[in-house]
Amino acid sequence: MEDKREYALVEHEKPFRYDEDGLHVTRGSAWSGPGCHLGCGLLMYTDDEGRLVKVEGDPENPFNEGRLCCRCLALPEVVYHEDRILYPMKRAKEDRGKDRWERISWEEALDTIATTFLDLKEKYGPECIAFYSGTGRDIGQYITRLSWGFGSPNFVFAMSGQSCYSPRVAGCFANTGAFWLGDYSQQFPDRYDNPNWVLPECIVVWGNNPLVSNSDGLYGHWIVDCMKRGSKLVTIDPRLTWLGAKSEHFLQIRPGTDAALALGMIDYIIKEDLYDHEFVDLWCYGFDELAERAAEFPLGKTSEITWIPEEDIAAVARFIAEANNAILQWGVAIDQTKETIPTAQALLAVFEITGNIDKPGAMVNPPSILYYAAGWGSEFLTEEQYNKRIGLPEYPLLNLGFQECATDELIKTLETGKPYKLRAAWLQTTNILACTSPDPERTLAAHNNYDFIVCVDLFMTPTAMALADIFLPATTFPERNGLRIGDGMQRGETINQVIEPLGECKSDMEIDLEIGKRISPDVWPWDTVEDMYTSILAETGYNFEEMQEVAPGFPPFEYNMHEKGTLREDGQPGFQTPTGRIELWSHYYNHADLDPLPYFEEPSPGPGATPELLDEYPLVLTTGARIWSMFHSEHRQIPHLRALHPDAIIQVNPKTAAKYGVKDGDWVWVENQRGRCKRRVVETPVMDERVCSTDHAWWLPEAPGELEDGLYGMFDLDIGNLIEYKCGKSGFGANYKTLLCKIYRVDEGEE
Ligand SMILES: Nc1nc2c(c(=O)[nH]1)N[C@H]1C(S)=C(S)[C@@H](COP(=O)(O)OP(=O)(O)OC[C@H]3O[C@@H](n4cnc5c(=O)[nH]c(N)nc54)[C@H](O)[C@@H]3O)O[C@H]1N2
Ligand SMILES: Nc1nc2c(c(=O)[nH]1)N[C@H]1C(S)=C(S)[C@@H](COP(=O)(O)OP(=O)(O)OC[C@H]3O[C@@H](n4cnc5c(=O)[nH]c(N)nc54)[C@H](O)[C@@H]3O)O[C@H]1N2
Ligand code: SF4
Ligand SMILES: [Mo]
Repeated sequence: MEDKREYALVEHEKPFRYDEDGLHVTRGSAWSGPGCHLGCGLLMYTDDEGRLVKVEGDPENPFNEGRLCCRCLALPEVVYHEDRILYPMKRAKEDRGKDRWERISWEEALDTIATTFLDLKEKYGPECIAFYSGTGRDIGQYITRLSWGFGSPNFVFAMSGQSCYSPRVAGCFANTGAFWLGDYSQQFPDRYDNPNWVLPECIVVWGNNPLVSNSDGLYGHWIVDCMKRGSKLVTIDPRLTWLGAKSEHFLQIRPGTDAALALGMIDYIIKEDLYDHEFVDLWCYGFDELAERAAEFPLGKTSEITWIPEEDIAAVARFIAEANNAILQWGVAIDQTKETIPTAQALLAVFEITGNIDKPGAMVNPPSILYYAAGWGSEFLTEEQYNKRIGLPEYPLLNLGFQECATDELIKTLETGKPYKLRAAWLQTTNILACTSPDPERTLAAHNNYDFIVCVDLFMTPTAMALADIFLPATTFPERNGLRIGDGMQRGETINQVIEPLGECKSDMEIDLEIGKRISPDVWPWDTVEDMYTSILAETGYNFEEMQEVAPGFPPFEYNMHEKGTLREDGQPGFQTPTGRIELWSHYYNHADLDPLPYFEEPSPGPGATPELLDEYPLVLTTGARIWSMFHSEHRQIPHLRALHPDAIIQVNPKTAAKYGVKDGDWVWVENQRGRCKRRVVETPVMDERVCSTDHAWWLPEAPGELEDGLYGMFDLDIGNLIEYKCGKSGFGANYKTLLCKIYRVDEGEE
């Protein structure tokens, strides 16, 4: 057990619960539901009636220093929303898609689920039950434990190519044996004043919009904090974002061509002799092979592919290489391109050959993010069961990342019953039809092949309405205790209950503990969720109640781990790879029958791969750019948040709008060779004339919900209508952010 004193703490003036101006205040961390990844420090205010009345940022928390975004400010509206589902419900399988729910007790719900799962396990083996999670949250680890502890290797994140974060994580691990994050001093309680921290000279925001998305453990405003202290920015995005406008260089890239841009930069850096010779000689393997590959991307060709002027590519390559320390602030756009693995490899290589790994103000290794965030319960899976993971033989890289099964193979398995029939599904924190999945019709038909489906959610969703046989109502975070562990830089934070659960809602963790005790009791030995949290916290030396008081706690952190021998299991200097070096030429990929070097493949369909489609579908389309007020498919029913973004939109350059005879505010169909969906035009000069960008995960809680009535308007609005199941060669990545389309006015009356 580690010594408690190794955890650096913040000094709090007050205990974590205190009274102020007639209200009760509780300090703690935010998490879902409603969804968010970040766990900002909060002060939650309750009145004598036990109601949550307001939420403010906690100025003592070094993470967000008192700042909050609109979704947390609107928390009371979410918690008390009249559409919250407050009781467990069941429905006959024949009634899927119909609003024919019957209220049941928790006993009946949990017993039915446990009996069904145990019965199926006995008849067909535990692998016939799949356990689905949406994006991370602090719930994912309980779902993996449910799945793996029960013996099912089929933990699912239902995006084609698992195209969120997992590819970047897998890519980092494959070639460096570790994960790398930008160093904004977030690992220190004294933040920017910490004497060991160094200001990043250059921050490259690449396929990420941190001020809006606050993703992957990064609070976007840290970038502004660094800018104020002197950091210079590069932004690489098809849209001119706020940070793009404040950047030293803005590269308006054609969607899906990031690998070519990185290879072009590598070539320039090597030819101009700007790389870090010492770092490359000592710590990198395969430099000559990389140089040879990159030589296929001279500036002229790279410029043609990416639509970025040659001189800008050269200037940015030089800027990164000449900076003393530079951060790759990459985002989900890197995952949401079909050949994501070589793309991630190429981007990382820019920062590897310039010596920006494992040093202050550059890319650093967070202490152990993955076990609880993405590996909890894996020890219960026998080798025999592990090997039954869907997609594993085809895609050995699934060993890395978040250990999901391959979604594209899962769909085929549901359709064909091969290699075995899937019979039941547990869906917790995910809205597969409206949000994660491409091709909603195919997704719906395939999922209807499950005999039994459970959904755990806060609200009725298109997915639950179409598919669930049992609905379990979860609490929002002020109604429960919890732990914030994982994602980004690890730190000990607690989510602290401030109000009683509404109706009969239970926390996700309580639900998982109760169902876990019924289906695999040895895996769930705890009497209460707090006991479970204490056991998770064991290595910190604090129990849950102590952590509530002292949080946030910061685990020990090191720079230059590769020199000290703390990155490798054998304690030798270097990286945890076969050669002990960063593998620019990858043994891992080579063993997995993949190209060991980074490469670029034209997005298809796309202007490069299918020019013949351009007559019909002349515009490049990227999807899913984050918006302030909504988290994926959530928040559509929350009045103050919906008011900020009432409709599904498509951003179009004014000249493009004029060319296609549409104008700001018009409803249009966005259509490609696969299907179409409705969007409202927003004319904006931030778009290139050849590219449009649209939001995702739209449905209308106010519209008729039954399947035959359009499933809350989802079928008309789902951008998934235009996207197909098609992952990259590694099993990771899919074209969510690179499509072709045309736009045309929706006829009057059809709006
Ligand atoms: N076209 C396109 N599609 C995309 C993307 C894109 O960029 N473009 N982005 C994708 C990405 S990166 C991701 S990660 C996925 C996200 O996909 P999801 O995680 O599925 O998305 P959400 O809509 O946030 O959440 C799904 C459901 O979880 C419920 N929920 C929220 N909090 C809780 C909670 O605490 N407990 C329970 N039980 N339920 C809760 C919500 O009410 C919602 O119905 O979507 C992806 N979809
Ligand atoms: N408010 C809010 N915050 C969120 C979420 C949310 O739904 N709402 N979702 C959360 C989740 S699960 C995730 S994964 C993160 C994602 O957070 P981000 O990584 O910031 O994701 P996006 O906003 O989808 O895309 C980032 C930027 O990439 C640009 N882009 C699009 N296509 C390309 C391309 O081909 N190349 C390059 N270089 N750039 C491209 C977009 O224009 C956008 O500005 O956000 C998290 N935070
Ligand atoms: S990023 Fe925004 S919604 Fe998420 S926890 Fe922080 S303030 Fe809340
Ligand atoms: Mo995501």
